[in-house]
Amino acid sequence: MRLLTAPTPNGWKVSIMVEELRDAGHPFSDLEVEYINIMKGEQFEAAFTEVGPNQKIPALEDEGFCLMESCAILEYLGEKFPSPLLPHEREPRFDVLQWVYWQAANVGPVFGNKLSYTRYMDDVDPAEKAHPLKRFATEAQRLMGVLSRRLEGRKFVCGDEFTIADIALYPWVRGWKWSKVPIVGIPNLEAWVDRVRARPGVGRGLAYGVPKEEVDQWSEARKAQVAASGRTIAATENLAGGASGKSGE
Ligand SMILES: N[C@@H](CCC(=O)N[C@@H](CS)C(=O)NCC(=O)O)C(=O)O
Repeated sequence: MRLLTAPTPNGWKVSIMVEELRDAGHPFSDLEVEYINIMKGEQFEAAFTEVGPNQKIPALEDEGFCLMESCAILEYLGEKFPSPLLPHEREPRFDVLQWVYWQAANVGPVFGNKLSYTRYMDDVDPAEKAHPLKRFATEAQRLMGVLSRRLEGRKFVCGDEFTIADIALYPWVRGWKWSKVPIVGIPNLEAWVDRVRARPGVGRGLAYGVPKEEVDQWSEARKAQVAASGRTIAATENLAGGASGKSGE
Protein backbone atom coordinates (compact mmCIF):
# COMPACT_ATOMS: atom_id res chain seq x y z
CA MET A 1 0.00 0.00 0.00
CA ARG A 2 1.27 3.49 -0.94
CA LEU A 3 0.11 6.70 0.71
CA LEU A 4 0.89 9.86 -1.24
CA THR A 5 0.57 12.73 1.19
CA ALA A 6 1.87 15.99 2.62
CA PRO A 7 1.78 17.64 6.06
CA THR A 8 -1.59 19.43 5.72
CA PRO A 9 -5.01 18.94 7.36
CA ASN A 10 -6.26 16.61 4.61
CA GLY A 11 -2.99 14.67 4.69
CA TRP A 12 -3.05 14.29 8.48
CA LYS A 13 -6.52 12.76 8.39
CA VAL A 14 -5.07 9.67 6.70
CA SER A 15 -1.85 9.50 8.71
CA ILE A 16 -3.89 9.72 11.95
CA MET A 17 -6.12 6.92 10.60
CA VAL A 18 -3.11 4.71 9.87
CA GLU A 19 -1.69 5.26 13.36
CA GLU A 20 -5.05 4.73 15.06
CA LEU A 21 -5.53 1.51 13.10
CA ARG A 22 -2.05 0.41 14.18
CA ASP A 23 -3.18 0.92 17.78
CA ALA A 24 -6.28 -1.14 16.94
CA GLY A 25 -4.04 -4.05 15.93
CA HIS A 26 -3.50 -3.55 12.19
CA PRO A 27 0.26 -3.32 11.61
CA PHE A 28 0.34 -1.71 8.13
CA SER A 29 3.67 -3.45 7.63
CA ASP A 30 3.59 -2.96 3.85
CA LEU A 31 2.80 0.78 3.97
CA GLU A 32 5.05 3.09 1.97
CA VAL A 33 4.57 6.81 2.62
CA GLU A 34 5.58 9.14 -0.21
CA TYR A 35 5.68 12.85 0.55
CA ILE A 36 4.43 15.03 -2.29
CA ASN A 37 5.92 18.52 -2.32
CA ILE A 38 2.83 20.55 -3.13
CA MET A 39 4.89 23.75 -2.96
CA LYS A 40 6.89 22.52 -5.94
CA GLY A 41 3.80 21.31 -7.80
CA GLU A 42 4.55 17.56 -7.58
CA GLN A 43 0.76 16.99 -7.34
CA PHE A 44 0.56 17.97 -11.01
CA GLU A 45 3.08 15.36 -12.19
CA ALA A 46 1.82 12.36 -14.14
CA ALA A 47 2.98 9.88 -11.49
CA PHE A 48 0.76 11.56 -8.91
CA THR A 49 -2.15 12.27 -11.25
CA GLU A 50 -2.45 8.55 -12.08
CA VAL A 51 -3.29 7.87 -8.41
CA GLY A 52 -5.04 11.16 -7.56
CA PRO A 53 -6.76 12.57 -10.66
CA ASN A 54 -7.87 15.71 -8.77
CA GLN A 55 -4.16 16.58 -8.31
CA LYS A 56 -4.52 17.15 -4.58
CA ILE A 57 -3.16 15.12 -1.68
CA PRO A 58 -3.87 12.66 -0.13
CA ALA A 59 -4.10 9.70 -2.50
CA LEU A 60 -3.79 5.98 -1.82
CA GLU A 61 -2.77 3.03 -3.95
CA ASP A 62 -3.61 -0.42 -2.63
CA GLU A 63 -2.53 -3.35 -4.81
CA GLY A 64 -3.32 -1.39 -7.96
CA PHE A 65 -6.54 0.17 -6.66
CA CYS A 66 -6.26 3.97 -6.62
CA LEU A 67 -8.25 6.27 -4.35
CA MET A 68 -8.44 10.04 -3.95
CA GLU A 69 -10.33 12.21 -1.40
CA SER A 70 -9.28 12.00 2.22
CA CYS A 71 -12.72 11.00 3.53
CA ALA A 72 -13.13 8.23 0.94
CA ILE A 73 -9.72 6.96 2.06
CA LEU A 74 -10.84 7.03 5.71
CA GLU A 75 -13.92 5.01 4.80
CA TYR A 76 -11.93 2.56 2.68
CA LEU A 77 -9.36 1.93 5.41
CA GLY A 78 -12.09 1.73 8.02
CA GLU A 79 -13.87 -0.91 6.00
CA LYS A 80 -10.76 -2.87 5.04
CA PHE A 81 -9.38 -2.93 8.59
CA PRO A 82 -12.30 -3.45 11.01
CA SER A 83 -12.22 -1.47 14.26
CA PRO A 84 -14.50 0.83 16.29
CA LEU A 85 -13.27 3.71 14.06
CA LEU A 86 -16.01 2.71 11.56
CA PRO A 87 -18.88 0.76 13.14
CA HIS A 88 -20.23 -2.23 11.25
CA GLU A 89 -23.95 -1.94 12.14
CA ARG A 90 -25.99 0.19 9.74
CA GLU A 91 -27.28 2.94 12.05
CA PRO A 92 -24.08 3.62 14.02
CA ARG A 93 -22.14 3.45 10.76
CA PHE A 94 -24.32 6.07 9.09
CA ASP A 95 -24.28 8.17 12.23
CA VAL A 96 -20.50 8.35 11.71
CA LEU A 97 -20.66 8.73 7.93
CA GLN A 98 -23.05 11.69 8.01
CA TRP A 99 -20.46 13.66 10.03
CA VAL A 100 -17.68 12.55 7.72
CA TYR A 101 -19.67 13.82 4.72
CA TRP A 102 -20.56 16.97 6.65
CA GLN A 103 -16.86 17.59 7.11
CA ALA A 104 -16.05 16.93 3.45
CA ALA A 105 -18.87 19.14 2.18
CA ASN A 106 -18.63 21.94 4.72
CA VAL A 107 -15.77 22.24 7.21
CA GLY A 108 -13.00 21.33 4.75
CA PRO A 109 -14.01 23.69 1.92
CA VAL A 110 -15.09 26.54 4.20
CA PHE A 111 -12.01 26.41 6.44
CA GLY A 112 -9.83 25.96 3.35
CA ASN A 113 -11.29 29.05 1.69
CA LYS A 114 -11.16 31.05 4.92
CA LEU A 115 -7.50 30.09 5.30
CA SER A 116 -6.68 31.03 1.71
CA TYR A 117 -8.23 34.49 2.02
CA THR A 118 -6.82 35.04 5.52
CA ARG A 119 -3.26 33.87 4.93
CA TYR A 120 -2.41 33.33 1.32
CA MET A 121 -4.17 35.31 -1.39
CA ASP A 122 -1.95 38.31 -1.35
CA ASP A 123 -2.30 38.91 -5.10
CA VAL A 124 -5.94 39.92 -4.46
CA ASP A 125 -6.98 43.49 -3.67
CA PRO A 126 -8.03 43.68 0.05
CA ALA A 127 -11.34 45.32 -0.95
CA GLU A 128 -12.12 42.31 -3.17
CA LYS A 129 -11.29 39.93 -0.35
CA ALA A 130 -13.58 41.62 2.18
CA HIS A 131 -16.82 39.92 1.11
CA PRO A 132 -15.55 36.32 0.76
CA LEU A 133 -13.57 36.72 3.98
CA LYS A 134 -16.67 37.76 5.87
CA ARG A 135 -18.78 35.04 4.26
CA PHE A 136 -16.33 32.22 4.97
CA ALA A 137 -15.60 33.53 8.50
CA THR A 138 -19.31 33.64 9.35
CA GLU A 139 -19.97 30.20 7.89
CA ALA A 140 -16.92 28.70 9.62
CA GLN A 141 -18.15 30.11 12.91
CA ARG A 142 -21.64 28.73 12.27
CA LEU A 143 -20.19 25.28 11.54
CA MET A 144 -18.25 25.39 14.82
CA GLY A 145 -21.56 26.17 16.53
CA VAL A 146 -23.08 23.07 14.94
CA LEU A 147 -20.12 20.93 16.04
CA SER A 148 -20.25 22.35 19.55
CA ARG A 149 -23.94 21.51 19.81
CA ARG A 150 -23.24 17.98 18.57
CA LEU A 151 -20.51 17.53 21.18
CA GLU A 152 -22.77 18.56 24.05
CA GLY A 153 -22.89 15.57 26.38
CA ARG A 154 -20.67 13.51 24.05
CA LYS A 155 -17.01 12.62 24.47
CA PHE A 156 -16.46 12.30 20.73
CA VAL A 157 -18.55 13.29 17.70
CA CYS A 158 -20.51 10.04 17.71
CA GLY A 159 -20.48 9.25 21.42
CA ASP A 160 -18.00 7.42 23.61
CA GLU A 161 -16.04 5.91 20.72
CA PHE A 162 -13.44 7.83 18.73
CA THR A 163 -14.32 7.36 15.04
CA ILE A 164 -13.41 8.53 11.54
CA ALA A 165 -15.82 11.45 12.11
CA ASP A 166 -13.37 12.82 14.72
CA ILE A 167 -10.44 12.04 12.44
CA ALA A 168 -12.00 13.92 9.51
CA LEU A 169 -12.79 17.00 11.61
CA TYR A 170 -9.87 17.31 13.99
CA PRO A 171 -7.02 18.44 11.67
CA TRP A 172 -9.10 21.39 10.42
CA VAL A 173 -10.43 22.43 13.82
CA ARG A 174 -7.02 22.18 15.50
CA GLY A 175 -5.71 24.68 12.92
CA TRP A 176 -8.14 27.39 14.08
CA LYS A 177 -5.34 29.83 14.94
CA TRP A 178 -3.84 29.52 11.47
CA SER A 179 -7.22 29.90 9.73
CA LYS A 180 -8.35 32.47 12.34
CA VAL A 181 -11.62 30.76 13.18
CA PRO A 182 -11.73 31.32 16.95
CA ILE A 183 -12.92 28.44 19.15
CA VAL A 184 -11.81 29.96 22.45
CA GLY A 185 -14.81 30.31 24.74
CA ILE A 186 -16.60 27.33 23.11
CA PRO A 187 -15.91 24.80 25.90
CA ASN A 188 -17.22 21.74 24.03
CA LEU A 189 -14.77 22.37 21.19
CA GLU A 190 -11.80 23.22 23.37
CA ALA A 191 -12.31 20.08 25.46
CA TRP A 192 -12.79 17.89 22.37
CA VAL A 193 -9.63 19.24 20.70
CA ASP A 194 -7.63 18.43 23.88
CA ARG A 195 -9.25 15.00 24.18
CA VAL A 196 -8.46 14.07 20.58
CA ARG A 197 -4.91 15.46 20.76
CA ALA A 198 -4.21 13.31 23.85
CA ARG A 199 -4.52 10.10 21.83
CA PRO A 200 -1.10 8.58 21.05
CA GLY A 201 -2.18 7.61 17.51
CA VAL A 202 -3.25 11.17 16.78
CA GLY A 203 0.10 12.49 18.03
CA ARG A 204 2.00 10.09 15.78
CA GLY A 205 -0.27 10.83 12.82
CA LEU A 206 0.30 14.56 13.13
CA ALA A 207 4.06 13.99 13.01
CA TYR A 208 4.00 12.72 9.40
CA GLY A 209 6.05 15.18 7.39
CA VAL A 210 6.76 17.42 10.39
CA PRO A 211 9.60 17.17 12.94
CA LYS A 212 8.24 15.88 16.28
CA GLU A 213 9.11 19.11 18.08
CA GLU A 214 6.96 21.06 15.61
CA VAL A 215 3.81 18.94 15.79
CA ASP A 216 1.98 21.44 18.02
CA GLN A 217 3.93 24.61 17.38
CA TRP A 218 5.56 25.39 14.04
CA SER A 219 8.89 27.19 14.03
CA GLU A 220 8.89 30.70 12.57
CA ALA A 221 10.83 29.32 9.58
CA ARG A 222 8.14 26.71 8.90
CA LYS A 223 5.33 29.27 9.25
CA ALA A 224 7.04 31.46 6.67
CA GLN A 225 7.63 28.46 4.36
CA VAL A 226 4.00 27.29 4.64
CA ALA A 227 2.67 30.81 4.10
CA ALA A 228 4.85 31.20 1.01
CA SER A 229 3.82 27.83 -0.40
CA GLY A 230 0.16 28.47 0.28
CA ARG A 231 0.48 31.77 -1.52
CA THR A 232 1.74 29.93 -4.62
CA ILE A 233 -1.11 27.40 -4.51
CA ALA A 234 -3.85 29.94 -3.71
CA ALA A 235 -2.68 32.66 -6.09
CA THR A 236 -5.53 33.54 -8.39
CA GLU A 237 -3.22 33.46 -11.41
CA ASN A 238 -2.65 29.75 -10.70
CA LEU A 239 -6.26 28.76 -10.16
CA ALA A 240 -6.57 27.21 -13.61
CA GLY A 241 -3.80 24.80 -12.51
CA GLY A 242 -3.93 21.96 -15.02
CA ALA A 243 -1.36 19.24 -15.41
CA SER A 244 1.39 21.60 -16.55
CA GLY A 245 3.07 21.88 -13.15
CA LYS A 246 2.67 25.65 -13.31
CA SER A 247 1.35 25.97 -9.76
CA GLY A 248 4.69 25.17 -8.20
CA GLU A 249 6.77 27.38 -10.40
N1 LIG B 1 -11.38 17.27 -0.78
C1 LIG B 1 -9.99 16.91 -0.86
C2 LIG B 1 -9.13 18.15 -0.68
C3 LIG B 1 -7.67 17.86 -0.87
C4 LIG B 1 -6.83 19.13 -0.80
O1 LIG B 1 -7.34 20.25 -0.92
N2 LIG B 1 -5.52 18.94 -0.63
C5 LIG B 1 -4.62 20.07 -0.59
C6 LIG B 1 -3.74 20.01 0.63
S1 LIG B 1 -4.71 20.04 2.12
C7 LIG B 1 -3.71 20.06 -1.80
O2 LIG B 1 -3.28 19.01 -2.25
N3 LIG B 1 -3.41 21.23 -2.35
C8 LIG B 1 -2.53 21.37 -3.47
C9 LIG B 1 -3.15 22.21 -4.56
O3 LIG B 1 -4.26 22.73 -4.38
O4 LIG B 1 -2.48 22.36 -5.59
C10 LIG B 1 -9.66 15.85 0.19
O5 LIG B 1 -10.32 15.88 1.24
O6 LIG B 1 -8.80 15.00 -0.05
